[in-house]
Amino acid sequence: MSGERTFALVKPDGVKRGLVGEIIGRFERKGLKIVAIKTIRITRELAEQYYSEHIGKPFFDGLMNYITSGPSVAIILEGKDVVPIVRKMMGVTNPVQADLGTIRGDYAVFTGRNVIHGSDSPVSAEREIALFFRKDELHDYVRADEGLLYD
Ligand code: DAT
Ligand code: MG
Repeated sequence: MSGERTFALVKPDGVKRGLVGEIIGRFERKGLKIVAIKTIRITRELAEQYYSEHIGKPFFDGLMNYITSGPSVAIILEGKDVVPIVRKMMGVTNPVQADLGTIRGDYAVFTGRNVIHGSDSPVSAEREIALFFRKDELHDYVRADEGLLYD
């Protein structure tokens, strides 16, 4: 099985709205492996590193306030092609355009409160995983259904 990994984050609105179980359940049922998971209150300093690509954009201050406004749930998922799979399961950034059946399409109505983050490339995934997790927080194990998920 491929060891490709991605980083996902249930944002503070998702946590406060009680959507953590729903979202994790979708990933589990899809066949993705949870290799790390924790609740974290993102500091302003971490938020600026995490979203450094958006520094200077008009929505940046609002994004900082939103992402630091309460606890988030940070997750590392593993599986073949996990980066594009999680992006597809999230739906596009603006929930108005996100397809029904995606997380944003089903549970959000506004870009500034779009419930979930997922890495947009393997390079971003590696950077984001290193920002949020120590190596000893990742766990290696075999899913009971792994032989059915892959040939
Ligand atoms: P994504 O989260 O789909 O990767 P992104 O990286 O372009 O999207 O933006 C990061 C987050 O910033 C996004 O989830 C919500 C917020 N954001 C992006 N564009 C925005 C906008 N035009 N107005 C308000 N918030 C925005
Ligand atoms: Mg992004």
